[in-house]
Amino acid sequence: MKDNLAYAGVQDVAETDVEQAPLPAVAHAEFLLDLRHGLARQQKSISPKYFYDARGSGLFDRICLLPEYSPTRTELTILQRHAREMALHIGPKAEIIEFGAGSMQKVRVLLDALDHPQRYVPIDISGEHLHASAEKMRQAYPQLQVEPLIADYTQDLVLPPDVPPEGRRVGFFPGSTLGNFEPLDALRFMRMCARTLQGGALILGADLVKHPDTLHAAYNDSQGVTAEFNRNVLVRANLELGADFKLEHFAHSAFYNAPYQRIEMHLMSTCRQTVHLGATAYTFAQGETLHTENSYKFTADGLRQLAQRAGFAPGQHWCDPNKQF
Ligand code: AVI
Repeated sequence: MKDNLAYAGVQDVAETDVEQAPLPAVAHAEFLLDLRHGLARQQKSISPKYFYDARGSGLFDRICLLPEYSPTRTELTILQRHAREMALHIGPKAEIIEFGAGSMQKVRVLLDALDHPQRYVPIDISGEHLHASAEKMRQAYPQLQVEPLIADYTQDLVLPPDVPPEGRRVGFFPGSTLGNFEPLDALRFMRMCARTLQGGALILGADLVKHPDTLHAAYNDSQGVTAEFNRNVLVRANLELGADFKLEHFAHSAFYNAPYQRIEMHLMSTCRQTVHLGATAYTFAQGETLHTENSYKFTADGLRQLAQRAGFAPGQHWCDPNKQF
């Protein structure tokens, strides 16, 4: 998913302001199928991956700059503070594989600290963004082999062929995107990383369990950016699939579910209403919700256990002084 920071100062994003590339036929069919299945469930739901068209990505970039949402800032500070130490653990001539590369800002902090990194493989599902950012990386790091890979990094990966790296192969997965996976999917992803990294290492960024008020504020910001981000999935369904969601009749709802250690985001129907998708009508009772995202929060112990179950030997961990990330 997303990296940010390159977009400081993004203006308000109206529903139709952002130029959207038309969806490829396969992606369109997948969105339609997923939404149909999701609306037919008892707890209506849709995957958070559908937040991220150009408008949704712009809104997420704005979230990362909000005073209430600290994970991005905190993670960057941790990276800046400890990159040299990380580089010593990694050693010279490493190969860095970034899962969900986005704008490739955070990885620069790591690359700047590394001793002669050899190859950088940024992986992302969106090819257009990936190639533009990769070109900037080539210019900034002329000695580095930059080999972008368009792929769904939650599936098994085939890395670009090359001479085996002389140093370690190290995965980089910042942003606590792992928290948007269901626990079993997180374990599957980590196992795939262990296979792909072949005895190397993974640098994983994860948001920690913290006071519920802090978490609540982070997903209920005073400017309403998160609410817009949440509703963007309906905007997309209307624009791309011809659905007729009435945005004004869906309220943003985000709360911390403590037993599950996760923020849940929903869109709550403010009245009894019917939504059409193709020839099918779906009824929402007043107060019924469409579940749009889980954002799991972690403890250091929980992460260690997850890493061990996936086949990693847990190593060093670095935290901010307030133990937020
Ligand atoms: C991308 N991901 C880690 C963000 C999160 O915090 O779960 C997405 C997000 N949703 C609402 N605000 C930010």
